Amino acid sequence: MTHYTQAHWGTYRVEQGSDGAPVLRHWERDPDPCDIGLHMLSPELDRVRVRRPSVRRSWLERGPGSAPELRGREPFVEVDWNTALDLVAAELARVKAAHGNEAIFGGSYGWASAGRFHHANSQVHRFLNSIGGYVRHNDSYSLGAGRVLLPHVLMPIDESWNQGTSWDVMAEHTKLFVAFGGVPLKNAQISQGGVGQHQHPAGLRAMAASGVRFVNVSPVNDNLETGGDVEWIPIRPNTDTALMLALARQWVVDGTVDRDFLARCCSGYEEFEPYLTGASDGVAKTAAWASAITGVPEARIVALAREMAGTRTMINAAWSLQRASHGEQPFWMTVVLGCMLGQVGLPGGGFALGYGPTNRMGSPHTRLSGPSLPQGTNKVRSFIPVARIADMLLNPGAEFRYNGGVHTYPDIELIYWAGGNPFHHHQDLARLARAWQKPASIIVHEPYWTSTAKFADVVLPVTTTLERDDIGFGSHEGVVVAMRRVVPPAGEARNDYAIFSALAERMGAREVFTEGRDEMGWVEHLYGVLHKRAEGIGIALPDFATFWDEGMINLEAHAKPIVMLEAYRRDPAANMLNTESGKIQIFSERIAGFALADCPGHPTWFEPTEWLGAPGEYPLHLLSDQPARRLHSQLDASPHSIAAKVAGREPVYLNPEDAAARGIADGDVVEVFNARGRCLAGAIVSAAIMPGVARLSTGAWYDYDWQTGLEKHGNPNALTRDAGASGLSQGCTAQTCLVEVQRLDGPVPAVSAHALPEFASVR
Ligand SMILES: Nc1nc2c(c(=O)[nH]1)N[C@H]1C(S)=C(S)[C@@H](COP(=O)(O)OP(=O)(O)OC[C@H]3O[C@@H](n4cnc5c(=O)[nH]c(N)nc54)[C@H](O)[C@@H]3O)O[C@H]1N2
Ligand SMILES: Nc1nc2c(c(=O)[nH]1)N[C@H]1C(S)=C(S)[C@@H](COP(=O)(O)OP(=O)(O)OC[C@H]3O[C@@H](n4cnc5c(=O)[nH]c(N)nc54)[C@H](O)[C@@H]3O)O[C@H]1N2
Ligand SMILES: [Mo]
Repeated sequence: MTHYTQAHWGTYRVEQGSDGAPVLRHWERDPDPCDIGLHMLSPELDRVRVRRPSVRRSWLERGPGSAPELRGREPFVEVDWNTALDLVAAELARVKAAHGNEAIFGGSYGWASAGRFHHANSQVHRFLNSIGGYVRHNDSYSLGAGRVLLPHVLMPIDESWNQGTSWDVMAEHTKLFVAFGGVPLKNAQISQGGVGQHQHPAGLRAMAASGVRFVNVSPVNDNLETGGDVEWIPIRPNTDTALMLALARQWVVDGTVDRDFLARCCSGYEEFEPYLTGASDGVAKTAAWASAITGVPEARIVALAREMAGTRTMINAAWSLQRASHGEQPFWMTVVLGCMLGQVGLPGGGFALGYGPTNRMGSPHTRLSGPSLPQGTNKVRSFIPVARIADMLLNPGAEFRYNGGVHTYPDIELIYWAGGNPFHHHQDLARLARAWQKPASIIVHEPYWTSTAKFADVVLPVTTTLERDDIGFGSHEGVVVAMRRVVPPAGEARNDYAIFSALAERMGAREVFTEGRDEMGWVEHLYGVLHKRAEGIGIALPDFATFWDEGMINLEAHAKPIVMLEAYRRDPAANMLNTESGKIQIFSERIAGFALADCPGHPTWFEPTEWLGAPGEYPLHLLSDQPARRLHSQLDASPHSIAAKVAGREPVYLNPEDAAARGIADGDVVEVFNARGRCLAGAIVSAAIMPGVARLSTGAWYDYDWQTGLEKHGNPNALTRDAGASGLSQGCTAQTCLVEVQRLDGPVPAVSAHALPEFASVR
């Protein structure tokens, strides 16, 4: 019986090392395995574990709400589990009684770990529902704008990935692949819930080998590797919508719009065309107009439009495009481009919202989705769009717009977080730190001493996936893994489930929370759900004992090639979409009816709030993309992540022109700054970045110096803007951010991101 385990970044084989200790190896069937997971057992990670329940000193000594301004800089007192659980249960009971469950924020956004049962966010939500509910969040940081927009105009976004045309189909039929934001292989290393075989590298190579031409419209050119030629069209960040509009208008002028497809499968094109031609607003969306906005030469835009109209073209948009001010627009416009060319539903043609961001898109996998822990019922109605957390904390009672409605921010007394790292993921972290002082109590479950753990009042140490039993199954990923425990828990770490069971017990909700099952009982139960689901689509899975013993089920044989929207194209009436018109909406009455100045009824160009068209004091556009050597902030202390740091900090990439103008050389420590904040980073000078753009990936643990106000480790969220994409979605707009960069001369402060907090005893 071979032993496997699974993570968001891959499936791994567990072996015995020469010293008898377990080691993780690549899974032999993964053609392009990911190295991130090889380091999960490294001593460098073990060193930053939370080992015992820890309570911030003032909170412990003087009670909830004491000295909230000291969060993030006060020593912790370690306590035993019974003390910690009693304190947390008492505080939950106090808040419930005095303020109601509407005062508990349990949104708890984050990626947590793979494993269907021990998924931390599902655990915390189920627990909080068992004691009366919590303020939840909607959507994700990944796809704030896209997730709200897409159901209005096409379909829920997850469904669009499930339908993503498979690599083999594109290798055979696609002639031209136009990528907005590349197809970064660094990102395709991962899929939420677990990766089976990594499909993107081979998929792209096969397309290149069969002669597909690749055009990459992107501010950087190291995000599309096919093994063959790729044409790079540099574009100013956040201006893709203008380029797309000009391509569309060129097709109108050239007479290459597929009017038959638009009439059969779309609604509202008649309301949109006058915007392209300028009949409705006096501005024709010409190539010259777009060139002035995007920096792409006029002739290149015209030629690209003609090439796209003349051949089988797949148009792909990275998710980063919509993580920006007015982020709905480039996504909507990507859909519209595909429709105007009329190739949607044809093999290898149309549009895609996301080859690149995860491994899932284009994988010809079995359409079987994984079981998850039931959440129970949430009696609290209040919610926030996920990225509006600081707004909520700072403005209780204020109104906000969201998806056609007007809602009110609740007044939060207690925050409960398990499975996420807001002091990594949120924008403008200095603002979040101010907002964080508002609640009386902040309770965090964490395996590691992350910045969020350090900013908590109570930190409860939890296990990693390698320290517990679970089922690994990324939806549609084609492999089910018996994630048997590999090592014992570090320190006194417990499973999230064990902690919540003990709290539920103290709060009289044990039976509701556990339903009488222990952990293995749940693992087996969830396997039963998967078993039944598979049976429903004609796949016979082995019984639990066989699965657990054999370690893995491979579903590869059940995979089928996919062509997105093929059936819909063939017969739109029989395969109606769940939109207002049942068709793809180029104009949406419903969105128009929301009467939002920043998101009207059809795709529209808006100047971003910060962009290179109006640089001012901060002349560089900062891209904070996803990191190549970790998942967000996870495993930042591992040797794999550390090896890519420059002078111990996250690298910031600068174009040679911009570096020379500032006297910056490779390896220099630089300060990246704007009116919101300052951080240090290590410079890499690279022609892969267009002039005027800087790139600082996310995930370096936030390392704020309280004396100087400097973030020392290179966390871009010291600089980013905390504002919603529009009144429609309120999505995260991290990619809309201008900065300046200067060389740091003089003493360089030491990085303390991976240092443990200070521990003390009660005074
Ligand atoms: N500037 C900028 N900011 C961004 C983005 C960007 O593009 N630019 N991208 C955004 C996006 S798309 C996302 S998805 C977010 C990601 O933000 P997050 O999902 O919050 O980031 P992670 O680092 O994955 O945080 C997961 C945390 O869960 C912990 N964890 C792991 N397993 C367990 C477990 O079993 N139990 C418990 N209790 N905890 C566990 C990990 O140690 C880690 O601290 O960041 C967003 N932030
Ligand atoms: N290794 C690794 N992979 C990951 C993650 C990770 O943390 N680590 N995170 C995962 C998560 S949660 C998510 S949501 C996805 C995110 O997936 P994306 O949002 O697609 O990823 P990014 O890396 O932010 O951006 C993709 C590319 O778009 C480019 N880009 C940025 N702004 C613009 C623009 O305005 N126009 C154009 N044309 N291009 C632009 C960036 O330079 C980058 O090369 O990635 C997932 N994959
Ligand atoms: Mo994400």
